[in-house]
Amino acid sequence: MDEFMTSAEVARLLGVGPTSVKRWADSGLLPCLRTPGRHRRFSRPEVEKFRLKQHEVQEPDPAQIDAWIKLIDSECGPYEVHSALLFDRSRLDAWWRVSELVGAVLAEIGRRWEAGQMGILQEHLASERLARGLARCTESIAVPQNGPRALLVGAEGDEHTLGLQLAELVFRERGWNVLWGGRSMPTTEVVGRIQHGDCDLVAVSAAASFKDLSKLRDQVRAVGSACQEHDVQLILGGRAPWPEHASDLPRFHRVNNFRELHELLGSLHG
Ligand code: B12
Repeated sequence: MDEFMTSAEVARLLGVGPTSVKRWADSGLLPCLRTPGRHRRFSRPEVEKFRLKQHEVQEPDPAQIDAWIKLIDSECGPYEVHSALLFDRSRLDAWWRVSELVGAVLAEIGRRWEAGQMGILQEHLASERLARGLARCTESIAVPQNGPRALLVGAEGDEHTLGLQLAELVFRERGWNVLWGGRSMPTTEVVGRIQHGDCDLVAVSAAASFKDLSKLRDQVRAVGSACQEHDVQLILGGRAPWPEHASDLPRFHRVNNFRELHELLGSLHG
């Protein structure tokens, strides 16, 4: 294996654009050599060291979580949420990290609501503002039209879509075209799309409020067998009690966080 990599190869491996790689190299974060023609070359072990460091999940800073809740709990418009998301993207250098942070914001909102520190309307207004800001961001991430296609749906009976919206940012950053199915999607519809050959991957999300285990198991069985039959990957996300055995089957992936999603998508498609 060639010991040295080009900027484009490093970018592909790390799932970022070549500009980020050049910026890290020029700021000394990622050591590189120069060819006589002044092209950057990266040693494979250095890149691997950098990749591992990059993928360390850092505990989100409580001050940042607080600042986010203050923003979406104020009467701000989707433009402000959009620009705050873009600001965090440039600060954190990858959408999966922004998604981890915003996921922690959602969990904190849930805690405050449970503790009676936030009213129902207040919680709904905040999550709706976030959803609209996220939708703007999603549209601004360009993906190649001939890239692979992922169908994103909420499990039938689940109304939570924010986790799936955060996942969509990661999919798009990895070059996937997303078919957004949205909340509570009937299983038969999902199976129909798989049989029709409309997607290379299906991601199903279900939150911890999903209590009907047999319904969840039936959905996994139906969607799962259609995926096996048509060579489609299946990702199960969200904190619902997904069946244990699911991730043992080929093409099945139980994904617990956005870093795992980012890595998995990189291994499935460059
Ligand atoms: C906003 C919100 C709502 C909104 C959703 C709006 C929307 N458009 O999404 C509304 C008002 C609709 C709602 C409704 C309900 N909610 Co609610 N909701 C929340 C809240 C505050 C926000 C976050 C959210 O979307 N989480 C939902 C999921 C997606 O998060 P998660 O499963 O933890 O997943 C995380 C990751 O795994 C990842 N992820 C999720 N999906 C996917 C998919 C992929 C592919 C990947 C890679 C990752 C990924 O993202 C998440 C963030 O990190 C959470 C608080 C919290 N702690 O999450 C409560 C929460 C999930 N809700 C809860 C409850 C109880 C309900 C209701 C039953 C309330 C009611 N009595 O009506 C209903 C259920 C409706 C239904 N049939 O599904 C509880 C569940 C508690 C439990 N353990 O049972 C929570 C935890 C709040 C709490 N602390 O009590 N809710």
